[in-house]
Amino acid sequence: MIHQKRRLSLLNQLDNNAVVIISSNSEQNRSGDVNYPFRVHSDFYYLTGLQEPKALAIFSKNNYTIFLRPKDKTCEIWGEQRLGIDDASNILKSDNAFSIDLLKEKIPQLILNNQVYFDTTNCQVDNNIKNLLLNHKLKSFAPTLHEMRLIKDKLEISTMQKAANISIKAHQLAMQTIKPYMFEFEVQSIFDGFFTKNNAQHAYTPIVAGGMNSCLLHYIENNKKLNKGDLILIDAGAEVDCYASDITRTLPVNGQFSSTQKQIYQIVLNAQINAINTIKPGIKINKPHKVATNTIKQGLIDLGILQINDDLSQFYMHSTGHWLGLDVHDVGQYKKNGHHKKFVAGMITTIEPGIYIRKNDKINPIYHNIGVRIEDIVLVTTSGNTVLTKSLAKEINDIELLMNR
Ligand SMILES: [Mn+2]
Repeated sequence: MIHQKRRLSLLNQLDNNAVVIISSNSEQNRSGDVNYPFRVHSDFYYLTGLQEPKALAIFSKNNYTIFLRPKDKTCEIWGEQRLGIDDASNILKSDNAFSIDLLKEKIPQLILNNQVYFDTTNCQVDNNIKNLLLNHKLKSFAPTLHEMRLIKDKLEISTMQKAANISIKAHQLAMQTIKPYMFEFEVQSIFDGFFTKNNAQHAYTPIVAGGMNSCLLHYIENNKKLNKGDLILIDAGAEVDCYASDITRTLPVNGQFSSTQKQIYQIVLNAQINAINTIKPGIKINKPHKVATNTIKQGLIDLGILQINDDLSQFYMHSTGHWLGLDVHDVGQYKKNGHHKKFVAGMITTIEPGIYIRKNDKINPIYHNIGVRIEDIVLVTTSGNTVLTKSLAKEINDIELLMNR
C-alpha cells in the first residue's frame, strides 16, 4: 500500500494527465558469465517495491501497469527467482501485468494523449523504446520524486534504524577486535561477516584506513598493516532492504589514543557534537557545516597548527554531511532558488566533520598522518533531532574502554 500511496502523491504533484514511466536497473556484468549482485534502481524500488531487473512501470491516475520478465523454467532451475506475470498484479497491486517483451506493443495505448513523464538518465530501457518515447514531449518527474524521497516516512525511518543498528554492532565488534599488526582487510572482514550474518550488505565500499591512509578521503584498498601507534579510520555502513546507513569512527590501533591524537580527535568530536546540536526544523541546512568549520578552525588555531588567516581546506576539505536514504548520498536538493533549504522533520542527514593532517613540512611532525572523521546519522524530528547511531561509542574514554574490555 505504501508504494501506491507514493505513486499517488507523485501524480498529485504532476500535470493532471500525467503518465509516469520508470524502469528498473539492468544487470551489470563483472566478467565472463558472472554479473555483479543486482541492485534495483532506488526510484523504481521506492515507487513499486519490486527488486527485479528488466522491469518497467507505467502509471497514471487511472491505471498502473507493470512490465516484467515472465517465469522461465530453465532460469528457475539455475536458481533465478522471478515474480512472474501471474502473481505480479496481486502482489504489486497493479491493474495489469505484462511480459516485458510486450512493452513496445502496449506502450502507445498506455500513454495516449497524456503528458509523459520519463527521465532518460534514470531509466535503462532499450533504444527502440527510448526513441519511441522521445517522439513525445517529455517532462521529468525526478526532481519532484527526489524531494519526496528527502522526507522519510515511518517505514523508511524504521528500516534505516535497523540498518544503523547492524552497523553499530559491527563497529562495536571491530573496536573489541582490532589489534596492532592486523591488516586493514582483516578489520574489513569483521564488517563483511557481521553484515552477511544479519542478511545485510555494505551500503558502499567500506573505508578501512590505518595510519597515513586515514588522510585519504576515499581510500578503499584496505590492504595495509596496522601499526601500533597509528589511528585507524573506519567508514562502513550496512544496507537493509535497499536503505543505507553510514558511520565513521576513528580509533587508536593499540586501544589508547596518544596525547596528540587526543588533541585532534577532541576537536573533531566537539565540531561534530556542536554541528548536531544545531539541527532542528527551521534551521538552515548549511548551519551544521558552518558550526563544524568554526569549531575546527578555532581548535587548530589553538594548537598552533593553523594561523587565523590560513585556509582551513588543507585540513578539512569536504562538506559536513549529506542526505541519507535509499542512496548513500541520497537524492534531494540542498538549495532552493539559490538559497540553502531549512531542515524539515523526516529528513535524514549524516554529520561527519574531519581533520586530515598529511606529512607537511610546515606542520609539527607529531601531528603528521593523523586523519580523524566521526560520522553519525541524524533524523530531524518535530522538536529537534535524534541521532540514530547514538549508542555507538565516540567519546575518547568510551572508545578506549570498549577497546580494552
Ligand atoms: Mn557519509
